[in-house]
Amino acid sequence: MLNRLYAAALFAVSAAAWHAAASAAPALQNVQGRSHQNLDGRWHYIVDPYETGYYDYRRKPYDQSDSGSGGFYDDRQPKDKSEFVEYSFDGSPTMAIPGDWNSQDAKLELYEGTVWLRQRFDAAPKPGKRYFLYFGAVNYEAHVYLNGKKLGMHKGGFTPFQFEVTGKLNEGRNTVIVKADNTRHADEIPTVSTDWWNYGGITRDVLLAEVPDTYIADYKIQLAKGDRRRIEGYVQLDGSRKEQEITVAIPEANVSAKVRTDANGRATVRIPVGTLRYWSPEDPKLYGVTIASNTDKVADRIGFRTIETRGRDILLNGKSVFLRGVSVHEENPLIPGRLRGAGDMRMILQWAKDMNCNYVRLAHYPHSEEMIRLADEMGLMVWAEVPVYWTIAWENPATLENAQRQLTELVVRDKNRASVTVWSIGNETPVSAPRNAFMGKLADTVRALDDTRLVGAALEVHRKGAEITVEDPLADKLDLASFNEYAGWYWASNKDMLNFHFNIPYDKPVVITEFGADALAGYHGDADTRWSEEYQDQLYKNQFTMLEAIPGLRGMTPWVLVDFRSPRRPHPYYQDFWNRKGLISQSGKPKQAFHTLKAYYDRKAQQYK
Ligand code: GCB
Repeated sequence: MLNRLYAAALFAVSAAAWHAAASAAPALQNVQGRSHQNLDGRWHYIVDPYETGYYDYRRKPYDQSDSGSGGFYDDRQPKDKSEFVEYSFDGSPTMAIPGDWNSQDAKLELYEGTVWLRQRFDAAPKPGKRYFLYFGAVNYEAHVYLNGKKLGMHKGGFTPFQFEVTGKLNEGRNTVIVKADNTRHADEIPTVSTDWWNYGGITRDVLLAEVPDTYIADYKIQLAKGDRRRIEGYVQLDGSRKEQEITVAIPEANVSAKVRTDANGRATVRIPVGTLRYWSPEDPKLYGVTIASNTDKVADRIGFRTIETRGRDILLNGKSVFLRGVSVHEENPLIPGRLRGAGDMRMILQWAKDMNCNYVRLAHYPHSEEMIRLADEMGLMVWAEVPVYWTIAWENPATLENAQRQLTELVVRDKNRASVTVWSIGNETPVSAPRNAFMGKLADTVRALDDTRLVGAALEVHRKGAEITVEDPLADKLDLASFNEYAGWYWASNKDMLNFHFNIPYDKPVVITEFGADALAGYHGDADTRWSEEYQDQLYKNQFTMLEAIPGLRGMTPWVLVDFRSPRRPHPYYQDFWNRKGLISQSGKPKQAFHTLKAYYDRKAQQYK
């Protein structure tokens, strides 16, 4: 019954929201595990700051105007020497996809606007198969065309989407063209003001997936909430043969169960299991899982664990755990730009492990599916977040719908990953009635989609004299008392921060989602010298003293693992458009505080053994 409710909620959220996105559909579960052709590589691109390739000179979109063709999606080639065509993909430069454009062309470093990208590929569509053009992420608004025809549009820079192209592929050569636009707008998610680089473009894989006529569109195979003896979830078929027998098998655990999908192609999965090797950071065990219908079969690697709170405790597989975390942006500081592949991702996660972390906060937007799969494999719990950041257009229903859709796309994608232990619905959103209503709806949405994980948000603190407290009506809807506090940096300093103390009025685990200080690597002074490594180091030590006095302290994700680029950080000497709160420098070198945090985490690991 419950499962039906969740399914209904998913459908309610999705139907409305996906309609708004004009035909981009929720992505196939585990697309990399399906038969597919990879369309990554060098794509030709045309920079189009005035959107000349989209609008005619009366500012009417070409696809609605009488001015004839002119849209760059036509990819027109002059037929003879007299024909007038004012653009050419063939003569334009290329960039690597996946990859943001800012880091690939000096002209585009600070660019915000439209870039058109073209890729050609050969296809050999087979009868009885269905095809999907899948994008791991395009920042921010993507208009997608296949062979000159529009497939649709998607908004949101960090979640996957796809278009069905069955019957639309040419035998032989095909052309895909994407208009990507990373312009910031006040009523979008995120909004105009963020503290990270607005990397534009096709930043994750582009695939052409092939599935049978009736295929396994989605599945959830996880332990039931708080029950280590039962696997619970569902399988969803799509296609003409909706009613089928499905086998869910985990050979290594001697599990093989049959379920039947109903007229909507849906089957509830409920399988009793014996003792498993439960996934944990110390033993990140993943089991081979297969889901097979008469027409389709998909294999995955899934970890099984429970995560719950009891009073002020966080229980992983029933055992009290301390979240030894760090916050992370999806950026490679060494060749500044979005992470470009598994090598980059492994480097970042390994840096966290080098500090003895068992947890990462993947801020402030969904990182790639590959990153979450690596966290599964490397044994790092994950706080996964949507870019509902700072001041959003709380009263705009379209903004709420957009946030709900991005949150839904995240949960749909990552719900089978054991590493994901917390869904975060936002960061530092200021309390007000419209914001409380907006955020409250996000909390309800995420719980309806998945009840097996904790729900959090990075809240703000208030100071009353020497007392630091959290007063936020949203806290009632969250599992954690989780908040950012910049004692010693944005307010108070190393000298006086120990005069403050925390009073957290919730009987919930306290998880500090951010604290930190900027330090320019290699810049030395005493513990009172701002921007020095010594200042940052002392601030961490002071934080530990303050935080250890909180009775329910169960974890933290200091800000931040590595220095990262931000247009908000203009100081010419200390910042140079980098946020310097990294524990590791822009060149990959640990700062003093890295070792201090590691020593603290070594102690915590002993304490929670
Ligand atoms: C914050 C934000 C984070 C910023 C950080 C800072 O509170 O959540 O995105 O980068 O502070 O460095 O100011």
